[in-house]
Amino acid sequence: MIKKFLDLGSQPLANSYLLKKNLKQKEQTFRLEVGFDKKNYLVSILKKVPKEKMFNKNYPYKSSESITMQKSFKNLAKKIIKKYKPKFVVEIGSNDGAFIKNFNKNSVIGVEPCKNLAQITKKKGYKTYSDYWGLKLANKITKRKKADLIYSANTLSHIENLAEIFESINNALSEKGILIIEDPSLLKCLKNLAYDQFYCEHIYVFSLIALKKVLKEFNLEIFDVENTSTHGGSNRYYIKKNSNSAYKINNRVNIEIKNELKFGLNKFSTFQKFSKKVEKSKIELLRIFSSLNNKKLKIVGYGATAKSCTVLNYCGIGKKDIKYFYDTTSYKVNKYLPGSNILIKKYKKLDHNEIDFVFLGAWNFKKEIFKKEKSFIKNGGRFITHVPYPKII
Ligand code: JHZ
Repeated sequence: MIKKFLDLGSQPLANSYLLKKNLKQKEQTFRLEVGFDKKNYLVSILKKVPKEKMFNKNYPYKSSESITMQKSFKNLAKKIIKKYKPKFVVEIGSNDGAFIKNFNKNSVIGVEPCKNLAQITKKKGYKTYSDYWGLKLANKITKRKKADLIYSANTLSHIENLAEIFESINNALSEKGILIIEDPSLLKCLKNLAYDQFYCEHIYVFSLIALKKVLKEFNLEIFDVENTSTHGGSNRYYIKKNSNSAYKINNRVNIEIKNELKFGLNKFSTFQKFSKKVEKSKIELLRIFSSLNNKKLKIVGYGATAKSCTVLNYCGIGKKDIKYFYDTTSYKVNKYLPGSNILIKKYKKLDHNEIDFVFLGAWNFKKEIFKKEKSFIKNGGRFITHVPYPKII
């Protein structure tokens, strides 16, 4: 049974940026509540939004927009090619091709339901299926030849039916094949108080102990895990079929399990404590905004992320607090954030003569952003963040 531990209120769909002409229309909202399943330790949002409403031809997020992500995919592809020498790779959720572009066109197939993104890789000559991953598509793609390697980053946590995902992956994978998945880590999310990892698209935030239980039902097991810094702290899981004895379970798996159990990811009380801390975080963030607003200081946002949507709408931060957001994604520019309706402007280097404070929507790219905005910081410009707790930096 799934028990609710967190209520982030009424929320719009995170990636539904609005055109000016649509601002007067009522936005679609849903109740963002998060629960814990005692049986398999899975943490999931309770109300699921139909996938077609989120992943369609207007999907705004492009992996290639960030240098950090480009580097991460390039390094991983290099490592995979050297270590596993795969002849046939399938990527589930290939987005705009940031990962598959590191492979030979004949050896990789992308699956991407968002047509605008699939179009990008198709145009570059990469075979891409513009469809949702599932049993039918998996059988179609691997009818003649099974995949040596299936990769999926920040996608499986977005698909409700885990049973269908893992059954189809098991069907599509060769006997010695490997599945590598990468998603935000629940341990990191809780430790960082990053409650904005929860929004409509993030149906699950996985822990290793939960994934292990789910995978067992499909004769799959995790043989290695890497903690990565992407998206605020993720885990990259290396998974094989139970029958494949070519890989021994790396001690990193046992260490991660120990850490997760020590933190209490198997106990409901841990999540209740997290929820209390989230409430306090909201109060503190609002206190910071109100003290800066009282001094009439100009605050803008940086990175109109899906995560920002959760924070802004949960805390009730709006146009009165943040004048506008800067974002590098052309699709988001001149549109408005869902719910808070704050305008998104085309990114311009921060100027301390124009702006006093910057709310870090893309806190997960803090390093990359601080490097870019060195002169703003040097001249006294300051950032506001809510992770791991609300503060000015
Ligand atoms: P970023 C999306 O979440 C949605 P978001 C999705 N559900 C998911 O899981 C993750 O991605 C992977 C901008 N930016 O990556 C670009 C700048 O403007 O944190 C992006 O709009 N300047 C699939 O939206 C946003 O910030 C910069 O210098 O929470 C970053 O979005 C940088 C580095 C980014 O994901």
